[in-house]
Amino acid sequence: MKKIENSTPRKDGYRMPGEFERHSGTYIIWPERPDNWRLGGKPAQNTFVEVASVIGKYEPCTVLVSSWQYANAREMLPDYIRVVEMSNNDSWVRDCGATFLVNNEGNLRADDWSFNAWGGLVDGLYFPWDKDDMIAQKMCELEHADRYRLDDFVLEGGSIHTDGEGTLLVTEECLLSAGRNPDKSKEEIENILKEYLNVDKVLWIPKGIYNDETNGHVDNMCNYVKPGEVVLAWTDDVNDPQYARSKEAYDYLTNEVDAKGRHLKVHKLLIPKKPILITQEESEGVDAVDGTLPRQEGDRMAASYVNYYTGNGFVALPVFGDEHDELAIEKLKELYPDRNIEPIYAREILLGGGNIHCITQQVPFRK
Ligand code: KQY
Repeated sequence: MKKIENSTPRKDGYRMPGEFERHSGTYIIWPERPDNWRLGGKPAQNTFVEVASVIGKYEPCTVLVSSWQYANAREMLPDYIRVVEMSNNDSWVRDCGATFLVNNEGNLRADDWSFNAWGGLVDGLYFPWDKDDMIAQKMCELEHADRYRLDDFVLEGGSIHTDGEGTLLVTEECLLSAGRNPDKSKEEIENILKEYLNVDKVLWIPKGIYNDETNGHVDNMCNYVKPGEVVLAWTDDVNDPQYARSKEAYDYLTNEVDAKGRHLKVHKLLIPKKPILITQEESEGVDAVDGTLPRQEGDRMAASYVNYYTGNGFVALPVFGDEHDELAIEKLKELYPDRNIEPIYAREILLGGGNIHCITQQVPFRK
C-alpha cells in the first residue's frame, strides 16, 4: 500500500470518525514482555483473551502476535478471532497502531504517527520501540489502506479523542511533554492535528490521571459519548491528588464550546473509591530491567473507568473489584442505552500501565 506524499487528510477529504461510529473491526496486540507484564504475561494473556472474546461477539477482531507466541495465542483465543503474526515491542495498539480515517465515499486511509514509547530517551517506557513504530504501516497493509506517515511528529492514539464532527480532545500534559515534540510550539502541534485529523478545534484539557505513565493520555481522563457529550474521570475527595486535576478539567470543559459552537455536557464518572496499589506479589512478578519503568510495591496505578472501548453495540468497561464498579456500570448503561455494557475485570491490564481502551484500535466502517 502507498505512503501518500505531499498531501494531508484535510486536503484529501479524510477525517477521523468518532469511536462510537460504526466499525469494520478491532485490533489488539498479544502481551508477552516480562519486564512489563507479570509472570511473562500469563495472567494478562487471560484478560486479553476475555477482551478479544467480548469484542469478537460484536465485530471482527484481529489479534496481532509475535512468532514466538503465535501458537499459544491461537490456542487460547476463540476460533472467531483472527490471529496474525506481527513482530512488536509490546501490546498497546491504541498507541502504536494506525489512526484510521474515512472520506464521504467510505474509503479508508490512515495516519501513521511516529511512535517513541511515550517519550523516547527523555522519559519513554522502554527501548527500543522500532517494531512498534512499524505496526501502523503493517495494519494498513492488512486493511488495504494508504497512509500518511509523519516522520517528524510523535503522537499516540491514546492521546486523542474526537467527536468526528470537527473537535479533538487532548491534554497539555501529554502533547506538550518534553519527550514528544519539544521543537514544536503548541500552535504548531495544533495545526498538525487539524491537518492530519481534519478537525477545526482542539480542546486542551490541562492534565490527565494522576500517576499515568503516559504523561496523562486523554483516553484515561475524558471520552466522547457522542458529539457534545463527554465523560470525565472524577473524585469528590478533595484530598485525593486526582481532585485538582479533574476539577481543572471540568472547569475548562464546561467553559468551552466545540467546533460547532456547542457547550459540552460533562458527565462525571467516579474513579475507584480505594486507590489501586501494586502488591508485593505483583511487583515481584515483573522482571526489573534497566530502561523499563519499575513496578514497585505500593505504587498507585492510574485506574479509571473512562478507559473503556466503544464498539458496535457494546462498551467494554474495565472494572477493578472496587465499590465504585457498580456505579460506573450503571452510569454507562444510562449514557449508552443502545449498547450492551460489558464489564471486564481488568487489573492485569492496569498493571501493565493502561487499560482496555489502550489495548484496542478500531477500524471505522468502510464501504
Ligand atoms: O495507557 C497506554 N495507552 C499505554 C501505557 C503503556 C504502558 C507501558 N508500560
